[in-house]
Amino acid sequence: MSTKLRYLHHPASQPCRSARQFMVENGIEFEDEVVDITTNINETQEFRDTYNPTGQVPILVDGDFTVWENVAIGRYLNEKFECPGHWFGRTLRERSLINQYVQWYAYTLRLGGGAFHWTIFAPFIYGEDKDFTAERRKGYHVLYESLAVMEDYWLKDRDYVCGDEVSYADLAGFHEMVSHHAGKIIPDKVWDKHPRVTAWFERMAERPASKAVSEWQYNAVGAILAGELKVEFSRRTAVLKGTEAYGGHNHGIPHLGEADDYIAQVES
Ligand SMILES: N[C@@H](CCC(=O)N[C@@H](CS)C(=O)NCC(=O)O)C(=O)O
Repeated sequence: MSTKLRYLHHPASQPCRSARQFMVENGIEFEDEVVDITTNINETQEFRDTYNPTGQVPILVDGDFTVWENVAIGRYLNEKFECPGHWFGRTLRERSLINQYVQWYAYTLRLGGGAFHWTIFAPFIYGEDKDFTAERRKGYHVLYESLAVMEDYWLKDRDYVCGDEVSYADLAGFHEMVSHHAGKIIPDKVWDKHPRVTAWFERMAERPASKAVSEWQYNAVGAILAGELKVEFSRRTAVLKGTEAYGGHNHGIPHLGEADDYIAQVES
């Protein structure tokens, strides 16, 4: 008897959308369980003991086995359902390149999500009167550095980040960019400086599963930008952990105020 997979996620979360799109693209059935990360439900000891000690989503529960971390979820499902080889690579070299990308993205493009998080959600979490300049600068810095590597390396000679066919690496990268796109985080001038990234993003956005999985994010963030939605957060913590400018998310201390020519240079 097979148990139905449970997928614990939130549609605002980039890693959650990546693994979700993988399931949709591959026709994998799952029970959809939204974890309200605007509350502290995922920070309770019970949640951590039951699902994930980090308190983060996405989480996949397959009977008595639980997997967290979006790429690990993708790989688990890929093997379990013997998905087409392009998703995680057919050859040693293809697999290696995809591994390289997902390791790279986790430390760079993913943390560039801070540019989005500290612009769109942080005011609801910490208060609209707070100054997130330092956090945004950190986010933009790593985001712009990552865009340059995407443009000049990952997409240099190919349509997808690891080859001529779509792979899980594209899903991971794409959903970071969906948040930036929905939140109008990247100025047009910067998109224009990265024509390969722009073309790849548009190519990925055309996939029917991309539209379905991103819809919530575009609607919610569009409403926030239009001033029609205020998200109630009943907790005070960085949801996108690792993007804080200061340990402990302490907004009581002033930002360093260092001159940062890099951001100005990319946006010029
Ligand atoms: N490395 C994890 C990151 C997951 C992650 O950042 N999840 C965020 C949402 S985008 C989360 O659950 N935040 C809630 C919290 O930290 O309390 C992955 O790739 O799956």
